Amino acid sequence: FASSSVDPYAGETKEQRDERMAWWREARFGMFIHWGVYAVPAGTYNGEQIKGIGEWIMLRGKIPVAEYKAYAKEFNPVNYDPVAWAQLAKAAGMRYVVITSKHHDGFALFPSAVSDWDIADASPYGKDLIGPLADAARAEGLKFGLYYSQAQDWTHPGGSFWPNREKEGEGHWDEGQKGDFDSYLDAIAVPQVDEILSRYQPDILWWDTPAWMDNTRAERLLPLLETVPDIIHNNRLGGDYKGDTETPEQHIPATGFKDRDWEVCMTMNDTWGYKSYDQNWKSTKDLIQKLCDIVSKGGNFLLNVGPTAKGEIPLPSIERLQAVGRWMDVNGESIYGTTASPFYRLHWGRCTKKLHGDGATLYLHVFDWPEDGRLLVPGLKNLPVNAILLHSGEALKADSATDGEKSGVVLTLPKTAPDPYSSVIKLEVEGKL
Ligand code: JFZ
Repeated sequence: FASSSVDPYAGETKEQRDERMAWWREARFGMFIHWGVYAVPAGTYNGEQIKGIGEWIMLRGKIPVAEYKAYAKEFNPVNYDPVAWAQLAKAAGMRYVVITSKHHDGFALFPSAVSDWDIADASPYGKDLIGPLADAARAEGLKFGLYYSQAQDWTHPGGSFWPNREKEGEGHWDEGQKGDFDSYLDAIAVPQVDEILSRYQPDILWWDTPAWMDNTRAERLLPLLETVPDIIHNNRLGGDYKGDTETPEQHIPATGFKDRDWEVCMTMNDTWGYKSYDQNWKSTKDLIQKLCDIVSKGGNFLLNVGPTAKGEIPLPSIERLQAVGRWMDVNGESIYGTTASPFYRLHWGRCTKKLHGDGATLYLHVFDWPEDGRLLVPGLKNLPVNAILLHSGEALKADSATDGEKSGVVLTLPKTAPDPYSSVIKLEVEGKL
């Protein structure tokens, strides 16, 4: 764990942390954006489709540094429209955006004074990509975060990489990659983290490093966070560094994390960075049910888009985000500011809750609508004082009942589910759950 002398939040009280995390816990849903030079090869190198996630093509395809850098000349996002991106995130019901400012290939999407491997010097586009999105997101009332790959940097001597490759004899394509890590931190990571914090004042800093690394010199990087009071940052500084949030990736934990904030980051297909082929798109139904599942366990959902080298978000991503947004327009109150379900397991769906003074509001997300029109909420002791279909306000009959050995409340529902993905029932219950 980073020593408290460097962790700006080491002495934070629970109340202070609750206040700092409040907007994030309310938000529940954000847009992740993986964008960079890797969108140019888009999964194909020398005519060969390179397996795996698109933003790793340089390592997986063992592309020599000079050859990879040449792609930047084709990274010219003339169709980039940050306002449209921010509006798409908002329309989807997302409350924050996190974009890669620098991924493992070391390419900075912002003009950097310490590197010419950046949008200003290496790409014909030549202008900052990060600032306009920060402004557009904030203009839409969204919070803005930056992902920064502080340890892996595959084009800089000393920038770390996945060492297993070296052990497996796959080694590095460029002998220069054996410089010392601290020289890389001095030259690139420390000054660039300072640049992005000072210039963009992000609400989130999304560190990224492989789990195997020690805490990637937390003492060098953490003090920089003082530049942005109340910034939220994750647990990916390496080693056992905790940060503010756990970051389960591409999977939903069976249960939430006790006394920790956590966020599932996930792709809509099988790659973070854009690839031009075989995307295995998840369905809208799957994405909405994943959102309900994650939030019912007390977590946030950071859902990724991978824009093209021209600056376009792929149409399948747009279609899914617009469909999720239509669902959120009707059912968002069952997601925003809710906390984990009080029930152990519901075989027909999920539940989120909002506690208040003398009771709670429960939101039932029904994935499998009962054919017989009877829905048992096992373990709910008190009859709800109010039960409605959220989308229409239609009142529902509630009775105490036992169903086999399970006791609880049975709701009488209309024959057809109001929503094909997840139909929401709102219950007002009094007393302790
Ligand atoms: C990392 C990146 O390598 C990847 O490209 C993407 O940006 C993702 C969101 O984050 O992926 C990881 C990072 C850490 C682990 C696994 C994948 N880990 O610690 O097991």
